[in-house]
Amino acid sequence: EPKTSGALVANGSDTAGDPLEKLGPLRVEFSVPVSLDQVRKENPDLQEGGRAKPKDCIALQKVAIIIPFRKRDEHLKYWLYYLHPILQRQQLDYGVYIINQDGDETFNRAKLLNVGFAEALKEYDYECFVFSDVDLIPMDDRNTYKCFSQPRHLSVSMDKFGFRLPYNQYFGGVSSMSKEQYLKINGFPNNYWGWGGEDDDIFNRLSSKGMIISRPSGVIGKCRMIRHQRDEQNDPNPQRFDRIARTRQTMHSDGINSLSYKVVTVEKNQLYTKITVDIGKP
Ligand code: UD2
Ligand code: MN
Repeated sequence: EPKTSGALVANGSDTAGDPLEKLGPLRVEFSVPVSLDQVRKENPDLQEGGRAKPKDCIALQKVAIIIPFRKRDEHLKYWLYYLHPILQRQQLDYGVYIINQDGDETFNRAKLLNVGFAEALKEYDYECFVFSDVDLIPMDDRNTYKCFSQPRHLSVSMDKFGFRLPYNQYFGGVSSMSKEQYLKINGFPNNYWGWGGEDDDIFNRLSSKGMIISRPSGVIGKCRMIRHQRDEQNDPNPQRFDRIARTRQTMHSDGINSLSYKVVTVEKNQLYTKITVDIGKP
């Protein structure tokens, strides 16, 4: 029987409600509204900036969670509500970074992720980076948001794809990479403006460097995406097919080594660090 993740659950055993106990399958739904106030109350151990680490042991890894963002506050509430308890049960030393694209130019997911990598590292000695859409919630807390010996794809069986992988090379949604893995591929492309293709470009980068994708099983990797319309200023990028075909030529000059942006504001609260950033336009 799936358990609720936000609140403590009495499960009949003597570890009922133990925050260190993983629960397995979780009930994830978006019909009941949640408030940030409630999320703050249910996660009293969070530190400024959306940080937490285990009290009684050394964390598994130091993980920065990077979320590309613009005008998705409803989704962000659910993400925080579900993920903070899960990440604490997973005994990670983690911080949550919302990378908010300033202005109304075309959205650029991959460039925002690069900014997240760079900004998080200025703050702490993170060794692992989890890149997550704001609208994706894992349905099993055994799907650990950490890094592995190969780049990890975490959102492997999504409700929107009938709980199956849409294709083998698929790397969209939620993924993780160690600092070394990320640097080996020169980070992510900066020039995919609008929807689509950037995830396939990242896959091309990995495979061109001889890496393969690690994944949890289809059962542990179940997750839900909050249903939504395509946002404004994020229409499908007509250049994506041409760009994906050229990843191996472009990846060495386009990536973390060519990243430029301007931080506009940094907001820290109990639940997250939100960095609003000017990343320019196409
Ligand atoms: C798919 C992939 C996603 C990415 C995208 C193509 C899944 C589950 N996800 O998402 O990883 O490859 O296709 O670019 O298949 N966002 C905002 N505000 C905006 C626009 C986007 O916050 O105005 C962020 C937000 O975190 C969102 C993410 O970008 O979850 C991806 O955008 P999407 O959810 O509109 O695209 P989707 O669901 O097709
Ligand atoms: Mn989405």
